[in-house]
Amino acid sequence: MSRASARACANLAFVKYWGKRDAALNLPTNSSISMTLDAAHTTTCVEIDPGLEKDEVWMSGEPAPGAFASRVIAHLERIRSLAGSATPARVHTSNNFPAGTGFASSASGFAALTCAASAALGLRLSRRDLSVLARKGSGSSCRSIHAGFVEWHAGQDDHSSFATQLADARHWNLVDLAVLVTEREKSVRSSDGHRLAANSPFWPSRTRSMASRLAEVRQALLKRDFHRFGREVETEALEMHAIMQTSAHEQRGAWQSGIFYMAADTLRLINAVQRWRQAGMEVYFTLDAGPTVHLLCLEDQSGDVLDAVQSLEGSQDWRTIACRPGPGAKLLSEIDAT
Ligand code: 2P0
Repeated sequence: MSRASARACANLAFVKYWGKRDAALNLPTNSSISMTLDAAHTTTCVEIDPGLEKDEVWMSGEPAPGAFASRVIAHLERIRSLAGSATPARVHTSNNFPAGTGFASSASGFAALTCAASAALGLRLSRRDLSVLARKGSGSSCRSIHAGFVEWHAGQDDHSSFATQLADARHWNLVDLAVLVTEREKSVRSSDGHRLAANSPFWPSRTRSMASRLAEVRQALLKRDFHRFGREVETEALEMHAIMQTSAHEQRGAWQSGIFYMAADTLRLINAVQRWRQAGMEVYFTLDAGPTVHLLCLEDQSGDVLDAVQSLEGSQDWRTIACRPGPGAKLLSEIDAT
């Protein structure tokens, strides 16, 4: 039996991956930029065990739900075929944050699984190869392979679509105060949302503007120009939600004008950010495919921003997780050695 364990962090996109050019390979319509989040991670152990009759997937010590287990097994199959193996595996995975709240558990999960399974199967892969492979499990996971600030290059095909590091974790003391305003599961899965994006009447204009958005965010990030960065990132989040909210579709037999990932408290917090900025606080927000509001500020403002959040009515029901630029995916043996 061979075994390997790995840990990978979630990541927060500043320029979003929303819409695929190729759904089977997870080739995105556009490139994206993210920060790897130190406080939200998945730990995964893969045991290659000839004594098993079939693959087993465990999540936090319980048998994993069927849909998730099937995705994990499909990804194991990809990695086994690279290694020329057919031996079943046992996968144990756990997150240190709640899943399904717009905090990207598939990103950390598939990055950790890719590292652990490839090591358990004796593959020695470069970061680039790991990123290509992780992408096929879940698109955004290709960014979680790297530490700090990361760009996923959309590429042309399977081999050219992968992430690279833009700047390491010490480059900028940016803080993401992730405010989980509700922990309810989202109603439309990201994979369905990606497919529906092109239904929005605003989709053609978004695809035309992505190259300049990407260049603007990349440059502001590399120059540590917080105001330019914040304005562009906040605009980007609302533009993605405008696409989501206008992606008309049928759901359980009923017509829907679009997908609403925001909750009432998401909007309340957005309104508060606008007030706080008028009062001189340097804070911006971004959102993912969920109700969580990610408040972005620099380290020296983070105490004030947290106090402001905690002063809002009802905030005692929210959970706030402070995230800073985090490490790339690593085998636990590498973590133990540092
Ligand atoms: C992102 N999201 O760039 C965007 C922003 C959500 C909103 O990547 O189908 O779970 O597994 O490739 O990576 C969520 O999509 O989709 C996502 P799959 P994924 O972080």
